[in-house]
Amino acid sequence: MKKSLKVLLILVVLAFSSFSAVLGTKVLSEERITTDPSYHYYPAIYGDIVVWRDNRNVNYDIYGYNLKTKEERRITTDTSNQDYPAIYGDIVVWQDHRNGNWDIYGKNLRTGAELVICTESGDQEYPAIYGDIVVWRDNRRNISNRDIYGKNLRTGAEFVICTDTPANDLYNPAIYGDIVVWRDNRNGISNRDIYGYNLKTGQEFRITTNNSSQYKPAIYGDIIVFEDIRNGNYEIYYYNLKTGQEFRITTNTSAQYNPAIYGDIVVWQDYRNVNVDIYGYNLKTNEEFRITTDTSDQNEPAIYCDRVVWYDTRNHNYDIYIAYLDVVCETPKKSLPINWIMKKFGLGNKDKE
Ligand SMILES: [Ca+2]
Ligand SMILES: [Ca+2]
Ligand SMILES: [Ca+2]
Ligand SMILES: [Ca+2]
Repeated sequence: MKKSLKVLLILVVLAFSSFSAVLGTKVLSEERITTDPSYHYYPAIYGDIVVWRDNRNVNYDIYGYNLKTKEERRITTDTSNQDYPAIYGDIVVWQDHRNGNWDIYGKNLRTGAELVICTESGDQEYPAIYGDIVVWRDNRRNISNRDIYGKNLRTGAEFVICTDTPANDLYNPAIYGDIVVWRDNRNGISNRDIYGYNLKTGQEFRITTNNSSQYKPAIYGDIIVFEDIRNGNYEIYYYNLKTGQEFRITTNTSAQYNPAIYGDIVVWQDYRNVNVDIYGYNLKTNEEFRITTDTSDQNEPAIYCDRVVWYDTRNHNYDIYIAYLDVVCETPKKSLPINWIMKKFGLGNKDKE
């Protein structure tokens, strides 16, 4: 492409970007992913792959769907329960009951190889994954006192992230880069907090200090989002690790739960319309926007780039749906803006990310 044309395209894109910021973030389209009449829950997404927990075989299995090829795929076939999938790159992980208590297993979707990640005694639950690192909640030491453990899939080394005091019970681990976060009871069960751990430095740190309770952290880059009840109902707040500042996102007096984040976009499930909907907030433009309008319930969103997935009750079972937002997402791989411009204007190979 000629240099002058590139410059012109960049100018057009800059004009377009500021124009869409004025108009606000919106949903471009919504699609149904699962059509099977059984129940599909707890979706997770990375790139073109959506995974979820599925009960079509009576026991729970993990299934997946490729947004590009429109193909559905069964990921687990074991007759015990597999639940709470998480995905990063080609690796899907989940909690697995095949040994009579919960363990962590996974699968490499490219090679088809199954990964045995942790089969310790007691329950290993709620895995999260980023790069080679899988983290989970673990009660191997004490049945009523859960800790956070992790494993490096490349080296095979397992490690302790937090065991704290015997009375402390840890929940909802999430990971991005070197930072692991979780919900922590050490300051009392009416003052739960979010804590973090830096895998590189080995240092633990406290994230929330408000004396009401904070729950359900999610993390992307320097931003940690969580549920907060300081105003007497569940709200969504976030904390910026770089600046050390905390911000309130939602102000509606109904409940907001289950935040997820990717780039500048935070999404959650919201009760303001009596039925449950998914809402979003753009951290760059500081605007809130509605993602679902159907009068049934939309629950537990997950987000990757411009794609938001959730489980939906509109067909009288739970189905997985997806909405595409008109946001320009920051992809994990650094690429020149020209690639995005070419894609946006239909130039070059559309399939290349
Ligand atoms: Ca199964
Ligand atoms: Ca176990
Ligand atoms: Ca607190
Ligand atoms: Ca709804």
